[in-house]
Amino acid sequence: MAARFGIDDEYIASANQKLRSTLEEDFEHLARVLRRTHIDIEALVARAARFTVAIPSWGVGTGGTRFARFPGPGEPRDIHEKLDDCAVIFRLVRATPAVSLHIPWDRTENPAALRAFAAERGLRFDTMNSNTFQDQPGQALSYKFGSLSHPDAAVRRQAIAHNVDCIQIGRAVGATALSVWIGDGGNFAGQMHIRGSLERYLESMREIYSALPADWRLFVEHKEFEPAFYSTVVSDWGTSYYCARELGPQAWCLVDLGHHAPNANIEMVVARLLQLGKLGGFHFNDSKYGDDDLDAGSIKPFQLFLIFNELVDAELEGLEGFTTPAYMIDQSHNVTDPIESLMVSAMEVLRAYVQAHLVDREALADAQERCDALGALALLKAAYHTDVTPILATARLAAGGAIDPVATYRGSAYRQRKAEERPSQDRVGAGIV
Ligand code: RM4
Ligand code: MN
Ligand code: MN
Repeated sequence: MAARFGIDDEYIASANQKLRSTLEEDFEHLARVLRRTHIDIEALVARAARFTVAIPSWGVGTGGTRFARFPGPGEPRDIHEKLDDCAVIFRLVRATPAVSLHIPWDRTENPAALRAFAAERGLRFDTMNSNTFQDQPGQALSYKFGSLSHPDAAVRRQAIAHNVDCIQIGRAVGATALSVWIGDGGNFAGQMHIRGSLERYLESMREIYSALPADWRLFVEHKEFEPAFYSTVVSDWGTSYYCARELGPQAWCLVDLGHHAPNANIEMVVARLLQLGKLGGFHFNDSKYGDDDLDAGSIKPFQLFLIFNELVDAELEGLEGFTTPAYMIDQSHNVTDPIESLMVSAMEVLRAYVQAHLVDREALADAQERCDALGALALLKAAYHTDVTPILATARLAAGGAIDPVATYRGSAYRQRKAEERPSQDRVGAGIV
């Protein structure tokens, strides 16, 4: 294999050198501001350093819409090249040590070798994603009319077998969770028996559940509509909760921020699932109209903050059964360099997490007690308006990352080098529906 260009530590250190003194000044200033409200900035740096969010393997390829896809230069052409790109993201932002695979897009004959390839880059594998929303070449039966909920038991069996296969691959690469999102649903009233299809789905999921290793988790990912436009089998958080509860303690609900009705109060969904003890995972992205898969925090950063406000509230309170959910980014980068989008998105997610720790929770509880609506909002806004950039940058720097990941990435000419190394292809094995 020809040597592949990568970003090395020396280059990152030299890029950091120019920004170091400004960062120190900004950090000192913020430390003083936070001290006024008795917040220890070093504790926040430590929290930021521990936070991780997984990168979806498919996110490093250029996405598209059902109208067109406009490939960018130097796109990764296989899972190895995707991992090279994920390694760049990890080197620069540090908060993204895990990659989530999508099968069959990332199918490999030798999962153990893939695991080693990732480990050489400091990466590990997070949640596995199955795919029964598309037909694959040579597949015996079609998913055109559904998969795990299909009326034909043979189709269901095929979809179950695929999920079990994902668990096997996942075991070999060191993953410990499987996320199941299905496109099953109907485009016409009457097309699908609404109760019957959910029963069939659950029956199929029971089989998948029974194939889980003891230390694995199974995530149920709901989505309101698309590709089905009239009725969707696992359409909302209530259905997801019901299914996770029916399946058992290893089953959890996964919240993809783009999978709700427009204007849904997602922070409330999050709070409900926390309260019910079934919130297991997240797919971060942002949206304006539907499952737009835009960059996290790009449209509704306050919503992202409010979601983390619920998570951090549960964490700090020590809510019974609370475990940190599996955080992942799930986006389609149609007009940006995917590496840049993923780095910025990871930092926005981390920003919201750190900001949520700035909320004066005692004062908030007091305001709520006194029914002081405006006072309560002001407390949230005070946290949200605090620029925690120096905290994030300091955590990155201490871990060997870049103070300014995007500028450092651009200065490295990584993409230009990849454009030379990776002559373009008609289609890469990544895509988003
Ligand atoms: C779906 C869903 C899944 C993702 C696919 C690509 O809408 O968000 O999580 O794997 O898109
Ligand atoms: Mn998703
Ligand atoms: Mn989606």
